[in-house]
Order: sequence, then structure tokens, then C-alpha cells
Amino acid sequence: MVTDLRVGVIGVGVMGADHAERLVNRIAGARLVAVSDPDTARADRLAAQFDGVRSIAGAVALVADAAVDAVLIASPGLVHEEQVLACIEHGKHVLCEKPLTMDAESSLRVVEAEARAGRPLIQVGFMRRFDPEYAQLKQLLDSGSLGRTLLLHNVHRNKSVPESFRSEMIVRDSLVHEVDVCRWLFGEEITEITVLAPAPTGLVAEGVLDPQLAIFRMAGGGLATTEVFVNSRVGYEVRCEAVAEQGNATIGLGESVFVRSGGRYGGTIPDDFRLRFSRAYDLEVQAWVGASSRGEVVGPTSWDGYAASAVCEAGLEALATGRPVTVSLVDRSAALSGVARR
Ligand code: ISE
Repeated sequence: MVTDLRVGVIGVGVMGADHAERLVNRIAGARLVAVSDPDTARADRLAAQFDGVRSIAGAVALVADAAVDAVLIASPGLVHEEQVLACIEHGKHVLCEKPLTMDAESSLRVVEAEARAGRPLIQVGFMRRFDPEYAQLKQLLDSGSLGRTLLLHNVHRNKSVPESFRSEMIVRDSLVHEVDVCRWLFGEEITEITVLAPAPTGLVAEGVLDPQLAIFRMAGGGLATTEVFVNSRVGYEVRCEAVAEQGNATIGLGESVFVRSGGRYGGTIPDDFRLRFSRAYDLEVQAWVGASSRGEVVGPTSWDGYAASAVCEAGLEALATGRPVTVSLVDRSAALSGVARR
């Protein structure tokens, strides 16, 4: 008899609550059984919305709980290392929201701990890989029909973010998505990053550099540009254009209903990522549940999380200095055998 994967969710803010609702209503083969949040009242309230969901005080206690088979981490990046290491220690599959951790050193500790455990357990929440449009673009580029990919141009705009969202978070929490997209679409590591900022919008707190423009140099000689603008005031706009030898391809142009009325025409722009990427999140979590039930990992791995952390760490230096910064990764095979050191 096939039994449902019993899932616990750590962190029930915006994204964790969204995933909890997804697990209950849209994911096959899984059952939400527990939630945990430092704000215990918030966790209690969420648990009370669904049948059979316990609110557990303490993230590590949730991981250790015998009635939890697998863990979805949607807490802030600062506490990911401890929580992911606990999952590895207890042999539990984990889907960890990005960023994997806050810097390359701590992400590498996670990669090595997983390697020493002897089996893959970690999927990192780079959901763009599961978005049908991004997946089609990847297929197209990999097919070779457009020739070699030369350039990627990304746009990543949020309508607005809280005042606490500082310049560093634009790199670590927002740009990190395009770091993964570029590594994945090119199938190569990023070797150098530059992050420039124009005179900022007047609509942000003093000292916040928004928007930012990042340039990645790829190992095979390709280049990528990314504009991140988290207070664009427009809506959630995420686009990617690939320029190849025999043509170019763009995704993210918007697929909503096109309306003509009252002398105007057009569609709508989603307010935030939960709407724009709802299908991607469903496919991501469904893939994780299926793979975890089979004892496998699909999608972005801990190495992908580590490489992204290393690029963002270099990106922070690039933002501070205005200069290109080399990204240095440890030897991959050494890391995956659990013994890499920087
Ligand atoms: C947020 O954490 C996300 O992951 C969103 O996808 C991104 O657009 C936003 O800028 C981040 O703050």
C-alpha cells in the first residue's frame, strides 16, 4: 500500500503559509502533519485551519518528530544551515527555500554533510526551473536548434518590498534566482560577477541601492545581464531573453487575458511571485514529494545552492566595490565526496 509522505513545514510566513495551503489542497501523495514557527501563535493559527496538523514548538523538534517524514523549510535564510543539517542528521528529505544559506562557507558545510550522509536529501527552492515557460526555454536551448547561447538578459522586478529589505537582500534573496537560472540555462558555472547600481529610486529607504544591474561571466565565455528592481511600483515582472547564434527567445511576456474596453487594451500584471509562479511552485513541490517518496532528489541540488551562495557572496563584494569579482568554487568532486575545504 502506498502511504502519503507526512510533511512538516518550518516557517509559516508568506511563503511557508502558501506552501502549507498547497500541500493540503493541491499536492498528491503528501499530507501536511506539522508546522513550526518562532511566532508560535502564528503557527497555531495556521495549524488550526487544517485537519490533523500539529503546531510544534522549535524547528529542530519538528525535524526530529517521528511522525514527520520530510521537511519543507520556508524560514529566513539565516537559520537554514542549522535546520538543513538537522534534516541530514535525521535522514529526512528536505525542500529548502532559497538561499540555501547565507554564504559559501556555510553552504559548503551543508554539501559536505549531505555527502557524508551517503545519500542525496536536499532540494533547493529555485522554482523557476519548474515554471513551464522556463522549462520550455531550457529545452529549446539544449536542443541546439538556435545554435550556441551567447547572452541572457533577465529582468526581475517586484512591485514593492518592506523597508527592512536592504541592498544586500536584493543580491542574496532576489538576484539569487537569476544566478541559478543562468547556471542552469547555460549549464555552466558563473566565474565572475559585477553589480552596478544607478542613482536609486526615490521611493526607497535612505541608503538602499535599488535597482541594481548584475553582469555574470560564464565559464564557457557567455555573458548574462540581470536588472533587479524590487520597488518598481508596477507589479511582479520576471522575464528572460536568450540570444543565440541562430535566433533569440523570450519568456515572461505575460499570458493573462487580453482585454479591450473603455478605449484601452491590455492584460494584468501579477502583484507578486505567489501568483506569477503558482504553477511552478505546485510542480516544484509535487516533484519533491514524488522524489522524496522514492528516496530520490530532483531539481536543484545542494551543490546548486552552494554555487549560488558563492556567486552572491562575490556579488556583495562587487556591489560594495563596483568592480568585477571572481567567483571561486571548491573542487566539485571533492565536495561531493564530503571532504572539500576552501
Ligand atoms: C523573494 O524572497 C522571492 O523569492 C521572490 O521570488 C523574489 O522576487 C523577491 O525579490 C524575494 O524577496
